[in-house]
Amino acid sequence: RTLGLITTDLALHAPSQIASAVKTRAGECGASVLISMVEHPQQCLAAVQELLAQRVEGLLVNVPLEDEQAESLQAQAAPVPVLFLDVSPGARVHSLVFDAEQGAALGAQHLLALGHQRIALLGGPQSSVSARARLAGWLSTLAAAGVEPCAIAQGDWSAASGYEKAHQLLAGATLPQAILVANDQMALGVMRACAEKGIAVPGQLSVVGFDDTTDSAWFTPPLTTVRQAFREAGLRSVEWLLAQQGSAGQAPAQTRLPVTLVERHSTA
Ligand code: IPT
Repeated sequence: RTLGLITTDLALHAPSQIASAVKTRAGECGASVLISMVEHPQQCLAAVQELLAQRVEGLLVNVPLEDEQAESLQAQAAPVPVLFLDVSPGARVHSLVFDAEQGAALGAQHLLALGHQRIALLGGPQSSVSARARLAGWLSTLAAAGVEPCAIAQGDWSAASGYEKAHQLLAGATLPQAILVANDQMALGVMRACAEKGIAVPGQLSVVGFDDTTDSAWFTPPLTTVRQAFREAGLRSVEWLLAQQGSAGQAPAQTRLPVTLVERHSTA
């Protein structure tokens, strides 16, 4: 049996860990996985066609897609089942997504509980539905506590962008007390910038990431972050796809996976 995985840039830690989990679980189930990597959502249709030509019996799509893009891809692939991993939970497609609002709320509430009020936000790219949902979740959680972020910047998920944006966010006369970062790789860049500027983490600045990729416990200091269980997501997606045979036409299954806060040493 053969499954297809269409994924965004595998040089990023989160998608590569998802792909790894998918491969592992498929292997255990005796299935193989053909991987197609795309740089832009517009390339997804060609990837679907290419994988269908290779007779995959199910498709996983881990590319940030707008609702209409996902809905049209699902229609193009029919009757082959497709499961989307990076869409809004409102899209009328089969999806398995981490709860971005819950994750954002957990990070923001953690900082508020520590007594921080001057909080900066470093979001992910505007083109990512998940990045937008995390930003919206931070803003609404802070607003509910009567707190307005002291600064907002946007990176591209890379550590390099985290480093560069941190230099901007930390350039002012008054430092934020804390920063919420939309992923661990950008948080790595933020902490590097802090080290260079002599800003103590967490003494002067608390840093919260998002993902809990496998290296995040090894950052200096070990990163407090919102854990998305990538292994579990990969495993469940493979199991769902392999169970789909012949069930075309059934109602979309929208599953939201809960996330958890992992407290390490970058917040105080
Ligand atoms: C999301 C990660 O949180 C982020 O770090 C980045 O790697 C992004 O993927 C790439 O698209 S996780 C995704 C399943 C929402």
